[in-house]
Amino acid sequence: MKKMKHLLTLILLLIIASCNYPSQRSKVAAADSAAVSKPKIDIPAFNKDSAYSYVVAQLAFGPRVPGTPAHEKCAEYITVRLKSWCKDVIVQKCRMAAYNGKVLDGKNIIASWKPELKNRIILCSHWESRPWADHDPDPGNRRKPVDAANDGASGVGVLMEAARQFSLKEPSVGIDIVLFDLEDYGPPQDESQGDDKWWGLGSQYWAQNPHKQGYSARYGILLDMVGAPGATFLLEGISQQYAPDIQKKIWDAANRIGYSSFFLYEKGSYVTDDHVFLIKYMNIPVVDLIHLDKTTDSGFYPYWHTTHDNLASIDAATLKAVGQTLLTVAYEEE
Ligand code: AHN
Ligand code: ZN
Repeated sequence: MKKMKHLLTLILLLIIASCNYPSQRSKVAAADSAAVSKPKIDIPAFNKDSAYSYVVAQLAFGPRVPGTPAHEKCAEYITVRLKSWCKDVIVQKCRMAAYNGKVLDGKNIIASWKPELKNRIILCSHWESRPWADHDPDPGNRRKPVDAANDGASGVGVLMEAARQFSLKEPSVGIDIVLFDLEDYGPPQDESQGDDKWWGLGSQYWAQNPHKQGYSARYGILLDMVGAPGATFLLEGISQQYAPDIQKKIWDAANRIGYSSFFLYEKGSYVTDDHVFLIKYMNIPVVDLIHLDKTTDSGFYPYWHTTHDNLASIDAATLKAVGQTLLTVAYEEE
């Protein structure tokens, strides 16, 4: 009787093992072929709570409008944090005339890993707030400044967490995180003559006066409005035209690691953003990773340039999708 029981157990085990065999086998085969097409490296886990906390910290200063104490203090905050993760941090000052003749003092903040390498990539975003919520549905709000949780702080929050990850494990290629000032001082809607040159003043300066002589990079990724719940990143037109392969690399990485609901293979509009000036003056292909929405009048996310672009419109899940994708692209680069 005891022998019989053992025999039954053995048969049962064999049945289980044989059932399991094909699926294990195909898993191994799948892993093998993945290893052939992609380099085997451990990609660190992007911490979304950490990124979110950097967004909260920026917003605590109030709107970071050029010429205000909040702007000054936030530049100091970002610089101090970056210096804790990176030994090569440069603050580039610039004075730029705005559309209304006002002279603005700007600071581009640059953190570089492996600065000696020619083989490098740029990760960038703008950090300051727009002075006017000129697209607010309430006309009474249209001269108020924007908290710029999404349109400013989100990209910086993601890049600060990336910087923290780079401090723990350096990618193979050189990296420059470049945080632009004075991106969003373009004329309010009711004063606009449709001229694009008043946007991206900080990036226009850096692209024509890089922090290092003879500076170049293989490519760049610009983050703009990367924190709204359920954000949709469409294939922005200028990026598609000047950096199609980089754009595909980013979208493919995102889709491969599970973020297909955010990164859609759908053609989006053409946006005058910081990437345009890097393409134009530095001849570097740069992709704008930007939340585009065909259902809104602006073509951007619903709270764009409104007083609702505040902390309540930030979702750490979106920061994670963008941050993990960025880390994947950066660490897989060789
Ligand atoms: C223009 O509206 C011309 N460009 C949008 C670029 C932008 C503003 N990104 C964030 N804020
Ligand atoms: Zn803006």
